[in-house]
Amino acid sequence: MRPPRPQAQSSQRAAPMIQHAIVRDPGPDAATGLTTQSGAPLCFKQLQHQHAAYCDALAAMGVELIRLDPAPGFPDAYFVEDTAVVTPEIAVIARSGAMERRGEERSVAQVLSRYRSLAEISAPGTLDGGDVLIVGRQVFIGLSRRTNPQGAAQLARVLGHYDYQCILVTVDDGLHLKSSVTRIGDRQLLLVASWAARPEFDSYDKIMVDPSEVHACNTLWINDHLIIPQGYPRTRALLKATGKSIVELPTRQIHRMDGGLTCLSIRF
Ligand code: CIR
Repeated sequence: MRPPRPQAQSSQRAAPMIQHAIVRDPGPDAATGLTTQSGAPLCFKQLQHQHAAYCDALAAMGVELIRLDPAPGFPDAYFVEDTAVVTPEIAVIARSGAMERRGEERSVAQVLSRYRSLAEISAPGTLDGGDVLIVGRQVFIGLSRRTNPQGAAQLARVLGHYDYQCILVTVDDGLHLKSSVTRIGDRQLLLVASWAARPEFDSYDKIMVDPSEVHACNTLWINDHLIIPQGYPRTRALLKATGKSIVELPTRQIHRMDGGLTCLSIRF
């Protein structure tokens, strides 16, 4: 039997409580995943620990985890966020801009079909979930190395049916949109300093991360907690001052593979 569909939220309301998160354990081939980072090789054991700490943190926040098995042949598949965009009304299955990652979405779609009607991005469109930031009825879609104008237009068309307004944002630095901006409150955004004057975000309250802590921009606001990466004291102090409940997690190995906190789960 299908679980009941949550009601759509108006832009005035607080973000809905997150009930479920799809996560996937990293597979033993994780070190062969895509990355732009260099230096020490990935430590798989530590990656497993960091991923497990993340899952534990979500569970402690009352989120029910839907765990997928590692996907052999898809070393980046634990970055599940990139494979779908989920709203209370629909799940849009992505088509990655990275050829190597196409196919990861199949098992995610299977799970999501139990909770939502599905739509999908089709060729020539490409889209990674990391390029999509939803703030109430406003959806920012990053045009990046992974998400092309056709993919963005397809997503905007689908979400337009449900009264979402989509805005395109050029991602000129970093892998995805959410490498440079994340949501930290109802109308609060955390941005990299170089995006401070971006007009797309003018109507929001903004906090800028120090240029020496760019990786700290990828935080996860979930069920009234803010999960932040460990080791960024300036960002931590700024966020602490907002009075939010802060949970710090180690992300060094996740970052080694160009990932962050949002990309490890699909939340709904
Ligand atoms: C990739 O390059 O696709 C992965 N190694 C990292 C994906 C991170 N995803 C995300 O930030 N949403």
